[in-house]
Amino acid sequence: MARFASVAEYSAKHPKPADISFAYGTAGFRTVGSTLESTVFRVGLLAALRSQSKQGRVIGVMITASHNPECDNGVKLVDPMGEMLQQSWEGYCTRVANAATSDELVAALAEVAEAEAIDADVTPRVVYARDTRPSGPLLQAALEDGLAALGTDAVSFGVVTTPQLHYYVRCLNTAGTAAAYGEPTAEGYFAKYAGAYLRLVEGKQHPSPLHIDAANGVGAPEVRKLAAVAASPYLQIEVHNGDTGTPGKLNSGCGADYVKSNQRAPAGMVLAPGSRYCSFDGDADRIVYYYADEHSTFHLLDGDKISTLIATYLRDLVVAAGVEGLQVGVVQTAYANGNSTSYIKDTLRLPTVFAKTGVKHLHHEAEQMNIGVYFEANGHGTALFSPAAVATLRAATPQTPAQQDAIGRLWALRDLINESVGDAMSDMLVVEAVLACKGWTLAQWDEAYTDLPSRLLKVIVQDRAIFKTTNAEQTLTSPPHLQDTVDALVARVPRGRAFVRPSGTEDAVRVYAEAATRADCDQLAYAVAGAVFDRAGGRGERPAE
Ligand code: G16
Repeated sequence: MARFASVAEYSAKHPKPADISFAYGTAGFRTVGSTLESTVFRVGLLAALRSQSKQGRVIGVMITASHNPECDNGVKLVDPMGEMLQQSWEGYCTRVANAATSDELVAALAEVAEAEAIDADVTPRVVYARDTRPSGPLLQAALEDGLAALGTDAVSFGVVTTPQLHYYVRCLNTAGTAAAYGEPTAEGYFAKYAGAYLRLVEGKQHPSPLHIDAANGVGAPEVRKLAAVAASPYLQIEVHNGDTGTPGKLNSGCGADYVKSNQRAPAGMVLAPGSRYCSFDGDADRIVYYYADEHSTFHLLDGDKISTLIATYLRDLVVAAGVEGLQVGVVQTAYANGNSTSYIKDTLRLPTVFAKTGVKHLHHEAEQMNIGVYFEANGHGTALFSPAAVATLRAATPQTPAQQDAIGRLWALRDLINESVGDAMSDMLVVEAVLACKGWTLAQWDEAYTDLPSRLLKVIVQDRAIFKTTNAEQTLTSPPHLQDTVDALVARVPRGRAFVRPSGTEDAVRVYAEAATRADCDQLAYAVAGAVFDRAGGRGERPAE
């Protein structure tokens, strides 16, 4: 086909490794960075087709492996409203990434073009960015070849956080419409979120400095810029683990994933009782908070705690606004602590639903709600105001100054929340604003409910593809009978719960367990992990307490 005439020539520069097959997983393609050149090149081709299929609306491409080790990299596509790629296209991505020869590649592209009735005369428009990984520049060059091969009108946003790229895509596609989201520039991003934050906290007490562990990633320079734009005593920050220049430091012993998984402070940070701490991950799309009490005991405020804080504040504002027709709901995954779910249902009395792991699944569920708050326990999430909620707010006529204040705060919160995707910087400002408005310390926020002891383990196996799940990933259907073993182990433990699922971002199987006591929880987690190791060809050391 004429439209793919240049593909073979460009593709020859980026041959596919013969022995590797790639899959578009939880957050796009993700594996060892040095193996990804052909895949990223092909994602450039797919981004162009995706834009053409959307009549030339702007599509985003982000080169990042987020929380993964520095040697990994990845790439994902961002749809026109800044949301994750429509799932029906993931199969196309996997097929195109695995075409063995140039001829097969062109044939796979032609299939996509035909299946989606893509008009070749539409000029594709794509924006792209990358994080700080050493493999980023080479992969970016491959992406640029893919974009050039299909005559794409392409713009680079350089090295930015993943949520910033999502924001730019949404801004570009909504410019000049009633849904205009903001200026598609770095200045526009910082001004929007800093401005909304300052509206919410004005007149409250100035908070003490917030200590941020930036995972030695792109969040470090960006959050410093945010604080500079805010230029206010309401946003005093101290950035730790902000070294993006030394090889090997990204996400190493630090960052949101490390802190959540290990339930301990990151490297380089000694926690002073009474101070506030948070960790971003490598591309600043996740955040968790933590503090030390007067006995120097570490306490984690993870995505569940952030979700319940935001949902509570929204619920209270909805009540105070006296507006009929606004309803807050919460989306969680199986990783949500059992006590957080009970708290949302029984104390907050808010509807809650479960989705599969992956922001794309939670986002989709939250879109069905009037005001939907979604967070993964790992700190990845945001909140969405549906068009119906926005219309209700717009039509509201406050009867009292208190109602007017509550409605103003709901608008400010909506402006403060990055509705395109979970965003560590925007979420941080939301948490800081809610704490300032309530006059709470982290310990007071933590009082809402007590987490059940939980443990997250990784097991390396020969082939994680043999693990298949159902029931929002809480039940294994393969390997045969392994779920029976898990059920038997869970039944022995008071308030026990455990599940096993293959990671979509790492070459590992994840095991989650919780129970009434720390000892039972750990015993359950390691027993399940041991069963996975034994029954599925575990590699390396057998998991042991
Ligand atoms: C990505 C996804 C998250 C998911 C996480 C772990 O996070 O965006 O939704 O929870 O991977 O996924 P899995 O358990 O399948 O490996 P990030 O921050 O790495 O982009």
